[in-house]
Amino acid sequence: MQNILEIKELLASPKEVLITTHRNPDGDAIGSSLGLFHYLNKLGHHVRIVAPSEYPDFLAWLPGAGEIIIFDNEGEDAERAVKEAEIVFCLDFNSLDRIDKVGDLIRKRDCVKIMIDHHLYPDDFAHFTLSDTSASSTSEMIFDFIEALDDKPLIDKTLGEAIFTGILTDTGSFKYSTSPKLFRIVSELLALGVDDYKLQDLIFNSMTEKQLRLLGHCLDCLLYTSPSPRDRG
Ligand SMILES: [Mn+2]
Repeated sequence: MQNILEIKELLASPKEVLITTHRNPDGDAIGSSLGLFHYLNKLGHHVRIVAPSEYPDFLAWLPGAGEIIIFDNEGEDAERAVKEAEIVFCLDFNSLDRIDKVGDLIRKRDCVKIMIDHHLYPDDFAHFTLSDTSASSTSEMIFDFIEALDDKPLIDKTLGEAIFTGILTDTGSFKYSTSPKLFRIVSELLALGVDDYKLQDLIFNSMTEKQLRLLGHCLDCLLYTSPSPRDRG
């Protein structure tokens, strides 16, 4: 992987690190951010995650999700995190324009910026641009990144669940962008104890539950507003 030795050198001593991802973060945005968060914490860095806007409820169970600073709700904390960062990781987006005001704040900073992303046409704003448009997800790239830094033994079940979540959602449950390498990674995650059935249930069935509640609410409204057969005469 390009520039990996320079990045390894940068990460060799504890740093103030900021991880950020795109607006309306999805499973891959949050999964890759939390995967990197757990990894960098293990290396002894002080890590904060800033997302421009809220993540969906079905990702709230992920360990560390509660620590994510949402710019829309906690602007001052987010601003402080950007100002104090020595290294900023930009995950799952290819241009600072995609993260609105957070992008403006980062653009002004002259700290080290590292982009890890799988979208086409990455902008040239970072010192290190790790772009792999053949990757299924940025989460898959986080696995590659940790492996390239010779730290694969640091990938545990918790970190693996974050990466698995991103892979699962960005591939639409392994329907798109799969490869032999992706399945090799997934098999390694399962060997660490990642429970694929449990995660599929947490991610997809909680969405269904929400939709069911909405449907129930709508049916309730219909029952109370439509005339009873007797009223119709
Ligand atoms: Mn993605």
